[in-house]
Amino acid sequence: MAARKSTKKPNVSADELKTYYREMLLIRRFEEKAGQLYGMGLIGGFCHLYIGQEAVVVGLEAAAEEGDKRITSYRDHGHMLACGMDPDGVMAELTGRAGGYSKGKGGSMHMFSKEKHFYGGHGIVGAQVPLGAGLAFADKYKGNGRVTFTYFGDGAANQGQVYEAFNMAALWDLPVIFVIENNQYAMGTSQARSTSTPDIYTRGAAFGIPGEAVDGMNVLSVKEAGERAVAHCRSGKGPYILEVKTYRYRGHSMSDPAKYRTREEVQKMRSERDPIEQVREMLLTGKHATEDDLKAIDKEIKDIVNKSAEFSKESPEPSLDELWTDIYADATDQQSA
Ligand SMILES: Cc1ncc(C[n+]2csc(CCOP(=O)(O)OP(=O)(O)O)c2C)c(N)n1
Ligand SMILES: [Mg+2]
Repeated sequence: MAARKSTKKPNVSADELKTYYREMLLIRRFEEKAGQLYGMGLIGGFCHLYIGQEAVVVGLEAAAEEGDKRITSYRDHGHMLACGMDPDGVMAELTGRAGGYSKGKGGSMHMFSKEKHFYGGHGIVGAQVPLGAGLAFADKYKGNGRVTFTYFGDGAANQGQVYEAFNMAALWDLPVIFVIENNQYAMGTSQARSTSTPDIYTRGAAFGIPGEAVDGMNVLSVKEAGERAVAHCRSGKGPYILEVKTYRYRGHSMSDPAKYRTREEVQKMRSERDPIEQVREMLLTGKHATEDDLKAIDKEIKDIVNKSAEFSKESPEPSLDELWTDIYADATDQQSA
């Protein structure tokens, strides 16, 4: 089945559209800046950019409520920004500085926020999927009505632990939304070369988990599908699968020359399906905003991102004492916990 396209005229206010525009643009500009800082040698280690996939997290966050949880892979900066984490703290973590979310000790793949219920940032492909089911188990146990968004890629969807997690989540009716961000590639391997079915969400049927494919380049379609998934989980019916068909414009990570696909393929997606351009078009043609209004938003976002880059350069390196903190809970911690 092709991703479900919204056929009806979108029932969306000008303010809502502007919010999505702003949030997606923040991710895009932030990631472009991270790419620049990486090129300048200010960011070390791995760095996986989210450019092209912005509508996925922005659409799903629009369907989330306060207290809902999210967990994802190493391609995680977009998820952090979309759930409201501070761009300064995220960028400073990328540059390994004390002002970062993990005090400069985690880097791109290892950031967390208790306040925003963001549980990482995981470098082992698929590892976050059982963890996400576990978070949902905790919420079910507490009966607090929260849902967990558990994001993973098309490549991760071929991991065995994903299906162990599906089984337990279905068995115990856990309030977890399994979000497959199908960007068509797992490193240099296309979905066609690695995956037996073009519609990964259908694999939930073996466990009795409903699901659907979603046009992941259209933020409104993502939000609509997110609302269906959230309603299902919150009403106690158990897990739900959203396979969000998306695309990454950049290489797998900063060290990927992306020789496995043509420039034309990327260019076609950018010019015909770009998620930010689609909302820009809706704002302009619906006369919800003028070119000048959009320029003002662009400037506002550019300022936020530039400020985060300045902060991430000026924030000090972690002190040596930090080598001994946040490692294991010691006996004193446990007594006071
Ligand atoms: C268990 C494990 N195997 C292999 C790798 C190396 N690896 C890192 S990312 C990746 C591809 C994952 O692709 P996908 O799940 O589609 O996510 P995307 O990078 O497209 O967001 C692989 C094989 C790893 N990190 N962990
Ligand atoms: Mg992928």
